[in-house]
Amino acid sequence: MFLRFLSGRARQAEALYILGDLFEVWVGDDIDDPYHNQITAALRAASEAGLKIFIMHGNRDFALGDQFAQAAGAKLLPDPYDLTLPEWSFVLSHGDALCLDDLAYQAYRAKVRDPEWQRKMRAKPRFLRSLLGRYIRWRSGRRKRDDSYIYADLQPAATDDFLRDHGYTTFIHGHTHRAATHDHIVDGIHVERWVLADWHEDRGEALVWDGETLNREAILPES
Ligand SMILES: [Mn+2]
Repeated sequence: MFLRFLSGRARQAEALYILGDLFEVWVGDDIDDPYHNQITAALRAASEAGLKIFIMHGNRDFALGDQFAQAAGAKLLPDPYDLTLPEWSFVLSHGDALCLDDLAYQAYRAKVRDPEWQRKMRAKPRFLRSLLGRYIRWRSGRRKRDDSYIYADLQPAATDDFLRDHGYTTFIHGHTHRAATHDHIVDGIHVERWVLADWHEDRGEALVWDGETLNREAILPES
């Protein structure tokens, strides 16, 4: 469905912003994985057809590097990223940094974002990282079938601070698996927060900016 999206609907756009966790797991740009290669090649084809592609790291694919970006014809974005368009400005983020009430998750996040930890991980032999990647994907698939897993939501006070720091611009993020549009009043100013939907086998979603409004567009298997 994502490949069809890249070769079809996405190409009507000027630019495509992918806000993290495009991949379930990423254990290094040097791992030769046919499943990942197919996606990288499709990104590249869209990029060569003129689509500007920007990719942010998520908590699962935080190890995406320059070699991947080059192969995909994409540019890696910092998180958060202030996007200023002629008509409006936005702040884009994966969203996990503001889920501060999940202490176990924040401890994990601090660990995997640590440059020293990342260096040690990259130094591990390729076969080991490849196995680790397959294990994480398997475990994640198993957890998804178990619907009892609840993702933490953004902490309200930290979110208000974030919106203040980013000039009360429209905030777009994902990660929480709670697609919704929220109205925040921060210092008396109305700020919108758009939470992206996650993608499943039978339905995906893209948020489309047409120069005036944001619209959620369903991406379906046969569309
Ligand atoms: Mn995530």
